[in-house]
Amino acid sequence: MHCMDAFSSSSNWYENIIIDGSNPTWEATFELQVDGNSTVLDSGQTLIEVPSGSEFYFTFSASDPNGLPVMIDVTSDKSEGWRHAGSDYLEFMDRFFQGSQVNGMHLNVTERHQAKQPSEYNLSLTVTDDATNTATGDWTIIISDGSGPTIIPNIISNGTMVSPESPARAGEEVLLSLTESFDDLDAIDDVSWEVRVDGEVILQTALWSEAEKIPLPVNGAGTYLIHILAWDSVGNMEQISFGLAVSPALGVFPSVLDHHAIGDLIVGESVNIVVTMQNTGAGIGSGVLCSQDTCSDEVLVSPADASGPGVFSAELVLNLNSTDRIELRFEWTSDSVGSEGVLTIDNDYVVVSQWQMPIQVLLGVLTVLMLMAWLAHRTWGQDSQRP
Ligand SMILES: [Ca+2]
Ligand SMILES: [Ca+2]
Repeated sequence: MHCMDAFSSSSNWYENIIIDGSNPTWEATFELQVDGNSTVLDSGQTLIEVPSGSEFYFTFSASDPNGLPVMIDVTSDKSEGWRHAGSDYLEFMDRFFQGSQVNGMHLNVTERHQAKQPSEYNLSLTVTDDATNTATGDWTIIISDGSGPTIIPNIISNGTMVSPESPARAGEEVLLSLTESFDDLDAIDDVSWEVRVDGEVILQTALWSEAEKIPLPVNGAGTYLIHILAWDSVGNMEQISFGLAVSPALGVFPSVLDHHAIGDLIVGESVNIVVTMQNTGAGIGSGVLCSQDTCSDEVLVSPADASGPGVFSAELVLNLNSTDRIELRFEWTSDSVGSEGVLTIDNDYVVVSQWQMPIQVLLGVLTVLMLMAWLAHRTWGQDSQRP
């Protein structure tokens, strides 16, 4: 700088001033980790697609030609006040999820069965040098579908939802309803279903029209393992399994398991006839085992439960006074279910008269003797006749 006044007197003043007119520069590296596999994303693109819930590693570095520190500032609308800052170098990890606009239980069934747009967030980078020159970067992060369908099963029997107070009962149609289910982004029509009962596949790669309500092959009382799998349109799978208890049918349904007679089936003797029965109904009752006019003491007809039929037995002492076929029946009644019935017990007991018994024994002895004679003859007969 050179100054001269009106009297031509002059002086000189020098100073080196560096005016920073250059912007800082930056580099960004985006890396994803899903199930332990990492993928480097192209940070040169402005649209960055990230599966929901994956680990997103951000690395930023900045520098300036003058070599002085550069501030790095990263902001996003992911959440209120979301901000990361550093000097020259910045790294951090975050996870991005779908926002509240995707399907969920807060929507009614019709709404949650419709497709939804994936969530988007912006990401802004500003690097600033010491002379407040800045450089910026902007990205849009799109959260792609990383979650399987949400499976919500209901069991319907007899037209009502199954509950401990109102269980599914043997003999009734039992329906599996998946109506409440949904995917976070897909329309329900784009979800594929599979259903297994006790390991057996009853529905496979089924679409909604087939899968929404499925009759379950659960006929008898017992506990069945229900296994439901669902895939969304990009292959995210979700599954659930649970035990479905089917209670016995209301009522008393007796049948014969086994019967036997203790004693000799001879006219004039008495025998004990023991009949073991089962009740596949949930009702309780009582009954007597009868033959003609003779009946046993009253016995309890046990109810069935989810673990199996009720098993009970009755015993009748019968004085045999003829060789007639033995007629046996179980007469039961149930106040709890208001029904009664007679169960016929088929049998092939043969009662013999007393005089038949000795003859049978005699015939038996004779047969044995003849057999022994024949054997003796065959063994020694030929040789014994030789001289
Ligand atoms: Ca600069
Ligand atoms: Ca999904």
